Amino acid sequence: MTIKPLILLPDPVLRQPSATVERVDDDLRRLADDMLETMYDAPGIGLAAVQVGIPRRLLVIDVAGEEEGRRPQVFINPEVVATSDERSIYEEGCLSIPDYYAEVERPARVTVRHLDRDGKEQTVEAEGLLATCLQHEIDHLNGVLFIDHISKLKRDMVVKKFTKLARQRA
Ligand code: GNR
Ligand code: NI
Repeated sequence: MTIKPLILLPDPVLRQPSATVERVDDDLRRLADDMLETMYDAPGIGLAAVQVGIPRRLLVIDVAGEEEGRRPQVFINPEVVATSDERSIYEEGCLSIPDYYAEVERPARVTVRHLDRDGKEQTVEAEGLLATCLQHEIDHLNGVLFIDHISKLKRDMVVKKFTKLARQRA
């Protein structure tokens, strides 16, 4: 397994819509395992393939607490098929926007249809942190970042700061 470098704001790859996964094979499972290792190393609770520069519709999540051990979940071609009217607010962060956090309001519960790592169709009903994380990751597959859900003033400030940081790294 390999830890892959994370793609950071304002890399245009993050704005690219990810392509549907056509085949769930060993190569894809290897990529999912690399993404999990990268996520645990960061550390984070979710990661979309586009965040390691691979714009395909694949994401990994582990929202287990410290004492629960690892509960890795792989979602391939996920689709939100239902959302609750009730909404909830979480302070979100993103591994592609390090050390920036902001409150985001989203549906409190979502139903997601996807393929698991065996290519089998699954449906999960999520609430709490898992619901928020799934929506955050599925946004990534559509080129959407959590800063798109905050005010334009705050978003412009964050993009400006990360654009400057990228220039310094170059
Ligand atoms: O590690 C992460 N934490 C997090 C916290 C609140 C809402 C969403 C997230 S996802 C984030 C990892 C990440 O950037 N996934 O795309
Ligand atoms: Ni993110």
